Amino acid sequence: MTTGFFGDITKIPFEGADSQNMLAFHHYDPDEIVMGKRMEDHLRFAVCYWHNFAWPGGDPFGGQTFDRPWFPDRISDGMQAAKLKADVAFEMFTALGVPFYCFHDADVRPEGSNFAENTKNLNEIVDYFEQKQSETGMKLLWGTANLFSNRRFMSGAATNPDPDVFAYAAATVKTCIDATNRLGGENYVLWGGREGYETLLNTDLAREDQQLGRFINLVVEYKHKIGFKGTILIEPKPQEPTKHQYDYDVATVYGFLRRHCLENEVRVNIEQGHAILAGHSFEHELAMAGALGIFGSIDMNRNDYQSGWDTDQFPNNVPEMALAFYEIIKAGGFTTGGTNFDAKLRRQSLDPEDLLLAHIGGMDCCARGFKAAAAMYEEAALSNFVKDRYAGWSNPEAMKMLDGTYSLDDIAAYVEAADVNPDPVSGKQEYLENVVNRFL
Ligand code: XLS
Ligand code: NI
Ligand code: NI
Repeated sequence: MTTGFFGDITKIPFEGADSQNMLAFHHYDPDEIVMGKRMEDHLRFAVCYWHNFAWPGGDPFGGQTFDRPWFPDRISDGMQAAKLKADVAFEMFTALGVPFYCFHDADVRPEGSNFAENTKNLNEIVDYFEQKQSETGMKLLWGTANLFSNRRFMSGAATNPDPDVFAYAAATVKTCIDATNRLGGENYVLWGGREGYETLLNTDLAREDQQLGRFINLVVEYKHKIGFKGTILIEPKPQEPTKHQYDYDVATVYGFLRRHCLENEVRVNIEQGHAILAGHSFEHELAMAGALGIFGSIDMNRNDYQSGWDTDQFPNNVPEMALAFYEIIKAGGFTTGGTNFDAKLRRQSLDPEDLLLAHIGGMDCCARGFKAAAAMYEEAALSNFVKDRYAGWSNPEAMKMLDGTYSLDDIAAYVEAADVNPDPVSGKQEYLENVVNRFL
């Protein structure tokens, strides 16, 4: 018995590039072998709960546009609504054939009147999820706590001036790690929703940094205490909702991790739209995480390049995906991480079918980009070029400059004695861009 929300659609088939059926995959075949591994195991797709099932379609100028049978205007019993929502969610996960899903506590359980009631509600839904996971084979990519929607968090969670809010947030994260652990989650995400400031006039930056550092350390200590095997991930974002978010970008988060001795414990979950808001490209953030050894997972969406906010649209730009997945492959690919669609419909896309079409398109787009990236990586034209470009560093005099043998005055003496007189070499950017285009 299904809920009937998606009519008679129960499974989206793979039909190949020539099919005109838009409720089929054209490029994503989970069983296709790329670089010796199934596509499903490379891409590790996840569907998010919040945008698909909890968001009513509002924007700053208007409220609900979607009509969903589990919304409060249709059912008043919160737990009954949460279970219907879960039924539909798992029907969608199954129809799409994605292996993973992700959720915040507030997406899945009714809001209680206090902390104890929230925990009780969450645990009741976790029981329900446990049963659904074993029926469907679905797995949890990550769990997380919503520490930004409720007004108690308006001035931050871990970085709140009020220690009671810090305590409430810490206690909430404990319940969410417990839930994630019970469901076999492969990661736990911390996106610093309101960890930032609106005005420096009321903010003690140094103190808030200390609070956030202690908070993340508490999370890591608890992870080890309960034997949670997943990876702890921080999701950088430069602004929105606060004017300035502390986890600005990958490099900023790395500095924070080093400052609080967390660099071997925490990795990053990089979102395309957040990279754009930070004035970077997605591939820049991915490459930076790879270079710093903290790459974890991705939130896959796209920002509108003309709007200065997090528009969370489904990806549809294959060349961009190719460059992104090229960096992911270079960073070693996903281990516990995956490709989570933190993306939402446009608020005019009212039909249940639109939820399926959005994900089909996003998955096909990622598959095309990934296959191009894999071919590019295997041919190694780009990486060989880079290797040759730095080849001079393997000569013994050059090595002495980096390994501590030479001091600044030794180098000056060497330059004079050997009459060092560098000859500039072409960076060949257009050639390299043309190489990339061969794969698209
Ligand atoms: C918001 C974030 C959020 C996190 C999870 O911009 O992308 O959705 O992924 O809290
Ligand atoms: Ni996200
Ligand atoms: Ni986001």
